Amino acid sequence: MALERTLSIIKPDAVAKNVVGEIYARFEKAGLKVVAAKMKHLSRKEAEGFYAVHSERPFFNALVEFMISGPVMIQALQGENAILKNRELMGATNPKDAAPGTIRADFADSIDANAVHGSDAAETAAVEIAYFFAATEVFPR
Ligand code: IDP
Repeated sequence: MALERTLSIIKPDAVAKNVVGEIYARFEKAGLKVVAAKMKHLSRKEAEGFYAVHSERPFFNALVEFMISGPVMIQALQGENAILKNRELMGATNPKDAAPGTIRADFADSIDANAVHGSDAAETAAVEIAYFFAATEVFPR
């Protein structure tokens, strides 16, 4: 077991559905602690930079448009195996494939509007947390 941090984003669709608290409760019940948080309406540049790894993919423009369509809730989560644990809570990228009881199964409407983002590896988690939070904005506990 390893104490990890991961970057989570509650996407515009889930913020609009008013389920931020329900999603936070799932993190907390799973033993993940919110150690940094901010609500933000991403600029196009910020969304493009965050998803730069997908810039050549056919869905890139739609993804960026969606991510700037409304405010998002961004948090760093800390806990044992936080990266995998958060991915398990999220469920599969396409909500049609997401296991019952996962965030995407319960709150996502489509592969485009799929409620949450979560880092997929330790290296990306560190980069993604630093993309949104200064070191002084993270509160390990
Ligand atoms: P993840 O969010 O489950 O880690 P990624 O493969 O990293 O999935 O893709 C990032 C985001 O891009 C997804 O959450 C989804 O919103 C969008 N996306 C991924 N694949 C597709 C696709 O085939 N069509 C449309 N959107 C996609």
